[in-house]
Amino acid sequence: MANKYVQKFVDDAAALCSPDKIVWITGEEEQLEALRREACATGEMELLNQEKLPGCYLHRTAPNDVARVEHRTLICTSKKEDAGNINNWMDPKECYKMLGEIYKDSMKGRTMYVIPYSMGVIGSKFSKIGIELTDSIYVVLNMDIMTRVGNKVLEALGDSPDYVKGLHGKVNVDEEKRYICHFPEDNTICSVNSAYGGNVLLGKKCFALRIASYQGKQEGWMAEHMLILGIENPEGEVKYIAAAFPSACGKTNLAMLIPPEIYKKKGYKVWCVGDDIAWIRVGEDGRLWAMNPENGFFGVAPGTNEKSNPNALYTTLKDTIFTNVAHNTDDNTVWWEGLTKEKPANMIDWKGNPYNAESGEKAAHPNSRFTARAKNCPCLSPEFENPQGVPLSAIVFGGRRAKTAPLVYESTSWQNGVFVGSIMASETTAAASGAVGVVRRDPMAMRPFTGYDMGDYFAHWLEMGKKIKNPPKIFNVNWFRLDDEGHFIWPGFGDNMRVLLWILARCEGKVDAVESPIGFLPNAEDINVEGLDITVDTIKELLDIDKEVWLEEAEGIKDFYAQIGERVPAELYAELDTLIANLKK
Ligand code: GTP
Ligand code: SPV
Ligand code: MN
Repeated sequence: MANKYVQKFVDDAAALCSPDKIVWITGEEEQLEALRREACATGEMELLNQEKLPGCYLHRTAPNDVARVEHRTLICTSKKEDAGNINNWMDPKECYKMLGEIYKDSMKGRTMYVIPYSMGVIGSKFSKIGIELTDSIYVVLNMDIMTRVGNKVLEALGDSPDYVKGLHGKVNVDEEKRYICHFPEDNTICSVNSAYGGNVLLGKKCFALRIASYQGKQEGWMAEHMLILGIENPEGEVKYIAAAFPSACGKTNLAMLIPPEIYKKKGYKVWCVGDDIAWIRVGEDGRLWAMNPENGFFGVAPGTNEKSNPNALYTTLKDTIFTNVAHNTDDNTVWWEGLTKEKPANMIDWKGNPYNAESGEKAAHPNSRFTARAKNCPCLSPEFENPQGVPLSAIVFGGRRAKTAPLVYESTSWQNGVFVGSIMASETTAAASGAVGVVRRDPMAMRPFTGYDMGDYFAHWLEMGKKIKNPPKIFNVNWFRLDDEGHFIWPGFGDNMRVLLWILARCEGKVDAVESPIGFLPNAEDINVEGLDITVDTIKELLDIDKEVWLEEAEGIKDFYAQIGERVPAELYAELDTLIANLKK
């Protein structure tokens, strides 16, 4: 007999949505395999070449449903002020009423699946449990990859009411009635009229960031949009870094980095703990500890290749669900822009039509993705299953900036580091619907994912700083500076290791830096360019700070803070004043 709170949640949802059948996901392979077969029989998924891609499937979403929808994502707190000005808000009562009408009988003729899942190792005191109800087999199979699912989770929950409710209904995949709603005060998530990634895999952005950030604020920890990686030096010591970049700005790539030849030879290794989300606490030793609540990767496919990210590519060679990539019909495999130089001759594009190479259109959607199991990743950290997580030496913020932000700089204190995170800006990507390439403020890469007021979120960061005896140093990076012809100046990818090593050297007090108006910059000579076809002069160019441009930037920050509203902490305004004064010196 199930937990009575879960049972009531399921009964109430069933009464509302009227599914023909209710199926509890047990986590057993037999049940999952039957669901895979069913999805193939109905055309929801296609089985790919089982010699080349064993256990791999292709799925296409509706063309109107290919990314997160931030303008239809709501934070429903009883007081509007608590959701803040950056989030879209709706009164919870009104929202439940609106959703009730949409859900009504929406699962007639369908099955409702009950997915018990754990974010984090099942049963650990740092993990949290969710129950997602959904009428999509695709969601069940993705949740099985991205989280830990099944009966063991219900056993760990016992008779406790402490879990996050999630109700997902595809309904008619109607764009005009698509809503991703969060009720942080009720630990509840409701998602309707979508069947895409971050909108429907409710353990990910909805729970592990929006609801969890709210919980973290109450309980004294942090839920962040960060990758976690370990760098092992030739002596076998591993140091850990967490990094927050906005969606499609390089987290998966950095998390699975392969060191350049010169470092590989010396014995350096990089270990992936997580590629998207970090839950961070203060440990008993006074350091910050980060764990990855996920169990898989929902990664951007385009641009992933043998050279840019071989580890990701290898991870997707089995047990993977590909979404909205192109179908190579010659050998029943998959393709996306950037996988190989040559395009396969015969493809079906992401919309399901024969691909015409002359059309100038993309064969794979720019936000097409792979859902792959963490355990298949060749560089998965041995600490991946450690419920405590790993201790952080550094926190890194970064965005996609053609100009302005230098390759790397270091903040001067925790408070200044929080300021650096709060002023992050990045060019928008295909990960969310809307225009691409527009610079927007995205503090800590959390603009779309903070479940409460952004000013309060900054205050929480400052508050956490007071509790950490040995805080990690905070840095900012930018891999995306462009030259006048629009080419990336910095080689990026594996070579980002060169910047990470400078960061770690700073953490260990092994290298000097130069003071600048925005913080500490490297001496150009301290970024190792051995084996690259760029010179120290290029590094100098990448580290250049244009004071005029930064003064304009400061104006933009002022406007953004004003938009967030009165809860922006005074400490951050003081940091802004210092920045402006430094720039005018
Ligand atoms: P989400 O899953 O949306 O949170 O994205 P992410 O932050 O994990 O981004 P990801 O690593 O998937 O990279 C997104 C895009 O940026 C891909 O097309 C990459 O090829 C590209 N990219 C990643 N790292 C670099 C880099 O160092 N330099 C350049 N120029 N491009 C990069
Ligand atoms: C992101 O957009 O940051 C992602 C993909 O990681 S999604 O799961 O759609 O949020
Ligand atoms: Mn992400």
